[in-house]
Amino acid sequence: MSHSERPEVLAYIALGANLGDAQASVQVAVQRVASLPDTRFICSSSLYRTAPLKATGPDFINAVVAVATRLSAPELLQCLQAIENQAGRLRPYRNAPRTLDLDILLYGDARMNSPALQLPHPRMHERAFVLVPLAEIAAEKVSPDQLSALAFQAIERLAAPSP
Ligand code: A4P
Ligand code: MG
Repeated sequence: MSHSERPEVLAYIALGANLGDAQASVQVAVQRVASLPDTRFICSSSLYRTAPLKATGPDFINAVVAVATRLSAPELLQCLQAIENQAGRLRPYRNAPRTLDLDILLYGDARMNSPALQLPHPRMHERAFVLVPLAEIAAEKVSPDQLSALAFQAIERLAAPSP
């Protein structure tokens, strides 16, 4: 099936960075995600400054973006990894400080459980840096109880979404 015949799927992507100019990296990444082929930008959350969770290094900048895409989930992941690489991402060890991390949180209502791709993202409900920006743009995806369970995690809203 060609891409133009596939239905659009609503996907939510988490962005995070804590090396270099993390705010600029996330803003550039939002533009790059918005420009992916066969993909329509829907909206972006504000940027948030967040304390590292099970990770080292400076505070992170995090955000969540919604897109409607005709890419398959593995194609979308491959495109996101290309954007990470473009941002100079190195992977010296798990949870190492990073110039850019792009994770697929939700791809429609798809459920996948291979090491290369787990959907929904298996750790999203443990993380205020994911749930708070997700709730900002898709309140129905996050319950008040899920948010209040993470209230102890430091997170500060920085800037309104860029256009
Ligand atoms: N992978 C499987 N499922 C997915 C998915 N849904 N989206 C695979 C994206 N990738 C997925 O990822 C490792 C492998 O996960 C990939 O090969 C992919 O095929 P990675 O990005 O190379 O490595 P990583 O970043 O060390 O792992 P991961 O799982 O992305 O890290 P986490 O668990 O997301 O944690 N604290 C704050 N405040 N803010 C942050 O953004 N991020 C992390 C990273 C930890 N602490 C943080 C933050
Ligand atoms: Mg990742």
